[in-house]
Amino acid sequence: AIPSVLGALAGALLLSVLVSRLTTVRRSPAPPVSGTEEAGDGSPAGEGWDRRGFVLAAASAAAASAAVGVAGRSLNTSRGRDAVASRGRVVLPAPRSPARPVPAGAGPRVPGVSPFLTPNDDFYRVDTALVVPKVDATGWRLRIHGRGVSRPATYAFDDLLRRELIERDITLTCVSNEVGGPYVGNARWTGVRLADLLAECGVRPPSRGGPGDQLVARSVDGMTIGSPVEELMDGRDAMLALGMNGEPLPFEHGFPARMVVPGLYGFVSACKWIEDIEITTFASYDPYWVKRGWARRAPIKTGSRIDTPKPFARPTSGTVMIAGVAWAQHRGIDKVEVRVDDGPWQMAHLAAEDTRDTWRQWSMPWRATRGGHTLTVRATDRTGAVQTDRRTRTLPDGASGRHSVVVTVE
Ligand SMILES: Nc1nc2c(c(=O)[nH]1)N[C@H]1C(S)=C(S)[C@@H](COP(=O)(O)O)O[C@H]1N2
Ligand SMILES: [Mo]
Repeated sequence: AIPSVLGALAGALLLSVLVSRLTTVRRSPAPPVSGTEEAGDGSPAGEGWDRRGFVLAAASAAAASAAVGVAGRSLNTSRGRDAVASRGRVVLPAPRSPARPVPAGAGPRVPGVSPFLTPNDDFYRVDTALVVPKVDATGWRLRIHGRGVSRPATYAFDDLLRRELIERDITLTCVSNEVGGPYVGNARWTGVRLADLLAECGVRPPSRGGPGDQLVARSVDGMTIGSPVEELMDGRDAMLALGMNGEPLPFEHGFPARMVVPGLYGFVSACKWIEDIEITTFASYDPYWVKRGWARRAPIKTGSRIDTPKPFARPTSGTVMIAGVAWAQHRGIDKVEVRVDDGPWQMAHLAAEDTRDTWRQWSMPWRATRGGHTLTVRATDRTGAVQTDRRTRTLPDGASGRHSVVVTVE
């Protein structure tokens, strides 16, 4: 908001200065018949609105603001130049532990359904950054310290690149995603297993006597994100990611490094532009979003979305493919069902599972009959829990409820 507010204030100030030049002339109640421009009620010539003066003032204001804009932009570019160069030099080594190939049947090839792997440019972005941080990897360091960290350490980017890397497909979800919303994406991440880094620094999870139960990650832009140490070290593929879909992290997604944790919403796990990891406790520190009323702990809720048909679509009667995605990271999706209007729940075809940390695509052919219809989806995760139809808001720990789409078949 700050740039917009400053801009609006500057604009208002300029406008009032310019307008004050206009209003010092008092016009006569009736238009003059003599046709002279200077006609007024007797104000001395040269005072008030002099058209040339006004145009000059306005034009120089426009020129000045354009110059400031150009200067600001070039300042911004030069600030990021070293960072861009450092990203350009990164060569991601082959991971020691590659992701298994995406199963052939993971994509149902239904037009309109989200692709199994979300391209970086289409990947949703949620953060508080007014300006995307452009970090120069050369000078970047990650520090690990805090309670129970018997061997605090600082890592440079190259230290991390030289370690054993893992590569995993993990679906990320934002707690602020409404039912049916767009803030979910699946990428192939490359990085360092976080549990290894933590163990190297002497960190033990609470279940093995560690004194800290919360890991607080800090980013270069001051964001703080708290994750449960227990889950980070319970064997899941929690990682410090350096690569996304085969390239260094895009700046928007956290270059040079970010956290990615299967099964936890981004605001309690996925710190971008990370530079500091502190082991502390949930009792002693509330990170950024928790201070604002969001939950301390937030596992991702089982969810599903209809990607096609789109809301208010007008398909023609006959066979219409209903398709979308369903996710229950780190539990896995076992079943997706679709209901037309108030009919019975019908089993959708589930595309092959990549891992339980990724979403699954699903589809169901529907013999569509003329008229308005409501399509509803629900997923069942591997714990057997059926996605609830109880609607909740996103605050404090994620929306629940089932996604419905209304269509008119013609
Ligand atoms: N530094 C920083 N990291 C952050 C955030 C942020 O605002 N600042 N937002 C978090 C939230 S709420 C989510 S959902 C994920 C989104 O990651 P993405 O933008 O790469 O999709 O980043 C997380 N990491
Ligand atoms: Mo989020």
